[in-house]
Amino acid sequence: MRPDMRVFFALQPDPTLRQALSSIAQRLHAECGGRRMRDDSLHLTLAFIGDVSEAQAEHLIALCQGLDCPAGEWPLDRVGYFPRGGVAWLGSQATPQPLDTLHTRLWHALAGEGFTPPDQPFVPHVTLLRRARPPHSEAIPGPGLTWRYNRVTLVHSVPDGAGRRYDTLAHSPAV
Ligand code: 3AM
Repeated sequence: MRPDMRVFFALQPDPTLRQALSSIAQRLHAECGGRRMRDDSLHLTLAFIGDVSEAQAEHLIALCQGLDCPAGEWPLDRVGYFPRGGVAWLGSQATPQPLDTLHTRLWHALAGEGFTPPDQPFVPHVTLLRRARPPHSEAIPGPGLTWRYNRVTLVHSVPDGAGRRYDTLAHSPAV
């Protein structure tokens, strides 16, 4: 039997945004140290699922392929910090309602498949550094960005050397 697969739902940046996120990560790293995320791993987690069987993964692929993800915009206008894990991240002053709604609707669909939504409130963020020192301020080291999205991705988190790499399992239909 194959081992369980660790999966999560995410938004993934297009190549231009990925490059811009990488530049900000580089500048933030100069200030805060820690370990940078691989550029090809930068993402916004919408729903962390954890380990699932291959059969459950097949259900989640079908769920993802049936998801309705209206196109939206997420302004990235602040740096934040989670002391646990020393996570320095990029996010927004205020979560746009459509992004919040996308998160709520995704978890509603997942609850229908027996998955339990998290207790904590949704704080959308892009992890840039782990085990980093706290940033000096919420100001972004560089120009602010806007993330334009139009689909959700189901991601397989695969052990890869000392870290993990993120393989795509499915996308919602692009709008
Ligand atoms: O989106 P970020 O980088 O905050 O830390 C992991 C990453 O978060 C988190 O899920 C995202 C994709 O891997 N993660 C890993 N294990 C987790 C767990 N057991 C977890 N989130 C909640 N519970």
